[in-house]
Amino acid sequence: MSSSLTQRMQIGDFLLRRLEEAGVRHLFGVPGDYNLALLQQLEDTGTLKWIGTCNELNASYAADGYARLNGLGALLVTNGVGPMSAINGVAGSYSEHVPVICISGSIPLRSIDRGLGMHHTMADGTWDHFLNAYAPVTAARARLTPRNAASEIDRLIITAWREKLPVYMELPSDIAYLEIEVPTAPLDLASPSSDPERLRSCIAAIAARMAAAKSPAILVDADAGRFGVTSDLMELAARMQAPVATINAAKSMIDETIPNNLGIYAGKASAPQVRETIETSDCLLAIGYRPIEVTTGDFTASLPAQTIHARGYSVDVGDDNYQAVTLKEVLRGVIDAVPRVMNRALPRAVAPVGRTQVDGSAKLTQAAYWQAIQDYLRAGDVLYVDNGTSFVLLGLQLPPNCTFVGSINWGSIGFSVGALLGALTAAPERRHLLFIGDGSFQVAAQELSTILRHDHKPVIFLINNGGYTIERGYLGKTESYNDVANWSYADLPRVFRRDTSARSFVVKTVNDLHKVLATPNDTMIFVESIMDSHDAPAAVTTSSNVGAELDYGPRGPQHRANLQLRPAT
Ligand SMILES: Cc1ncc(C[n+]2csc(CCOP(=O)(O)OP(=O)(O)O)c2C)c(N)n1
Ligand SMILES: [Mg+2]
Repeated sequence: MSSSLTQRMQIGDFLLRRLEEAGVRHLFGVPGDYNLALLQQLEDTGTLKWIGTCNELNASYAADGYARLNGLGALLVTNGVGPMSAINGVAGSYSEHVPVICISGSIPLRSIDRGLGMHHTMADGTWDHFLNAYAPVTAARARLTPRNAASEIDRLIITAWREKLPVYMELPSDIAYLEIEVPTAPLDLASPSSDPERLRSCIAAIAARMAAAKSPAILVDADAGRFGVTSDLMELAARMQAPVATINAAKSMIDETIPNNLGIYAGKASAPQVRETIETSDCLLAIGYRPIEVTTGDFTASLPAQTIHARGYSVDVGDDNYQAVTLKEVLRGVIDAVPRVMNRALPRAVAPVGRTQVDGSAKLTQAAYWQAIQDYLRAGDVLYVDNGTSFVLLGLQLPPNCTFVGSINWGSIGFSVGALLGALTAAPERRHLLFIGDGSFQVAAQELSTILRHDHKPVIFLINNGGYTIERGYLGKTESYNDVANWSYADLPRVFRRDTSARSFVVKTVNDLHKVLATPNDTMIFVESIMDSHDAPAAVTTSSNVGAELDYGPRGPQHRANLQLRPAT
């Protein structure tokens, strides 16, 4: 059998080959003595393209953004200092269900065998700290040895791919170039197929309930995208004439222009007809639902008791739990099994937010800003939102085929800048729009230089409002701890690349903004919009105010006079 054929290969070369076979074409990270041997193999073999980042945190964000558009991403860091810098981003990938392979070029096996103290360690004669640190943020981890490398490399890559979760591997610096026996056949990433009886029964149970239902509906969380079933869900919705709502974290996964699209469901934070349709459905199919306070209108979401919960590899229908089924096969089966419905009335679409007349020469406000941005969006855009008032983007209506890249569950500020680099690398031909506040930008700003270095052409919309406005809605309305330094943001493209062709703008009025939005996308556009530190959309301030109640409790400091930014009345 050809699959049992083996060949001899250097461990590092084999790792790079497996990554390439898994569809990874770029590797993000920062060099260090312990990973240089692998980097040289990358150079010599020309397998992957190296994208050096300014720091490992940004590399982890980039690998995540890359994986969102490419299916799988990877980063390479150096022992101790690298993985510990990257761990926040990798934890975010875990939280958001994004498969990322974090490779640490690690101390040589020789120093472990001989008990030699090494730099980038605790200098305490222990070797497992970083493997252990990664235990809560990865689905699998291993230190490679010449004995286990062939099997562990495959196990880790396949685990990341199947589970849609990060993995961590240490490649000791003295074995990357050693030869081992490896399989000749390419890596097989195909999902395991379902158990036939479980699949049949599961499909029959779902189809029977859906066919009998009067008001079936579908609720989509991010796993729908991660497991590649968004088009199946739209097909099922069309066939059943059933409405589909999405959780914030699944923004853009359902085409928002189809008649079945209901909009965002988040308990009382959703439009009344969305809430009613989901909460009173007599057959709700929820995909990968993982509620947290910010996706449930502070826990006011309430799904019907009989909701069918489908996940990547298991389904709950009533009292039954089905294991060994894949989401894709379940949905394909259900689509084939349910009768086509011709004349069910769909709930009224949520009316777009009313437009207000704006005075073009007046100082730019959040309200006018987002109204202009709504008109700027076009089909196929990739959209990034960082934490802050930029969350308003979640409420805009997206044209078809847009991809939203966010981190709703983990929400580490600065994520979107690294993710932008990663996703630009994966899909440079698409238009990428980043929406970010000054505070979030300051965390990861250096990576703008890498974006410029590789001639990418995103549009960066930065709100300069003097600090952490979203936090002022929790506490510290005017406190200096919510202020940040007032950078000359629009000058940064030139700082980061002397010969840049980027077009930079500082926008103070609506008219300024409209002029900028008419600029062609043939080079990077950087738009710094100056806004008041207390100008925040009501949805954001309300959510922060409620968050403060949850965070600090009824006797918390948020009740003191004028300590909290509240919605304008
Ligand atoms: C790594 C990390 N540190 C701290 C926070 C807390 N945090 C959430 S939003 C935010 C402020 C965002 O400010 P900015 O980006 O300027 O957005 P604005 O609300 O002002 O538009 C902070 C500090 C976080 N989410 N992640
Ligand atoms: Mg700000």
